[in-house]
Amino acid sequence: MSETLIENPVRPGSIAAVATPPLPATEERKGLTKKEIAADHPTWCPGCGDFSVLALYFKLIEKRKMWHEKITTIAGIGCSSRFPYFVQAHGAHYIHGRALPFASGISLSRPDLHVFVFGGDGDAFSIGGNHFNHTARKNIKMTYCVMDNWVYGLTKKQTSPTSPLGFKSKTDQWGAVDYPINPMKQAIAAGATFVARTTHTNPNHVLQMMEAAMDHDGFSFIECLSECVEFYEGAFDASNPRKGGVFNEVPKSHDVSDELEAYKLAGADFPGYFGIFYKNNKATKNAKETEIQRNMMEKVKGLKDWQILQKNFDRMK
Ligand SMILES: Cc1ncc(C[n+]2csc(CCOP(=O)(O)OP(=O)(O)O)c2C)c(N)n1
Ligand code: SF4
Ligand SMILES: [Mg+2]
Repeated sequence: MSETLIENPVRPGSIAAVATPPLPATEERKGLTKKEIAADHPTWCPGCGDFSVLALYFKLIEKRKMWHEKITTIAGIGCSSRFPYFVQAHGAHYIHGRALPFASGISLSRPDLHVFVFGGDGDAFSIGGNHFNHTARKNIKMTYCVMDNWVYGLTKKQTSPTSPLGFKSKTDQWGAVDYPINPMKQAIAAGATFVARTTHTNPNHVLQMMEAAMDHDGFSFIECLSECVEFYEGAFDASNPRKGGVFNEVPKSHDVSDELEAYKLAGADFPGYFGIFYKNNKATKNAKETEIQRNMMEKVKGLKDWQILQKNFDRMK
């Protein structure tokens, strides 16, 4: 972790660690190559859509000249959530559905990093559904890329919250009866300030969405269709021109600041649209907390630890 030690302004005489600002790109410090970023050999099934997403994340790192100490990749549990294992940098394969709270802590404490979270539809919208809503509404700066394959892959074919009606799985042998959630509608309604949709079969588009999400100052959400060739083969053929489908980009006339229009776009029947549906520049929780901390530090300037404590006790009398 890259940090600088300074005298703690709140506790004179003690030392505090502050995040070091990103190093400027210099001639001496070259960007990483794919070989330097790639860690373990991915253990996904041959043909799994997740390979493309990983390859494009590597491309993003190369293109944006990020260095190891500035790359943070967080995930929950699932096939897609194995992601951080395959990236040679800081990261965590965390608890199922709990990637976002973990990522929130990193984002709020390390303003010099951009946190990326990857995971599956089950991780995001079943067990992690509550965290998704709250992280979105708090507008915590990070990029969350949900690799949606409409199924639980790791646990070998159970119905997920995005599985379509009628999908036959180990948990719905006669076909799914529960109405699926619409990730785009869910993200917009929850308050995400950047909402985009892409598919692993269109690499240029995935990279474009990742770059735009990374540049957004707030909670950026990408639904990336990523086919599970083992348990839901052909699920997204209708969105792939190479399989006779259509890839419809969000119309150029679409106003990304119009929440209602974004919601309408999200309601289109599959294969729907691809691109940025919604974008809004609300203040982040990161900015608000920084402001609160700055004000508090100003109030206790010059006081010793015990004096700050005493002030608190006095206030409670
Ligand atoms: C607390 C907890 N409950 C259940 C599981 C079992 N489990 C592991 S991954 C998973 C779902 C994976 O589906 P998804 O998030 O869509 O990822 P995919 O494998 O499809 O990429 C489940 C139910 C677990 N690991 N931990
Ligand atoms: S089970 Fe499906 S999601 Fe998991 S690695 Fe294999 S193809 Fe990919
Ligand atoms: Mg899944």
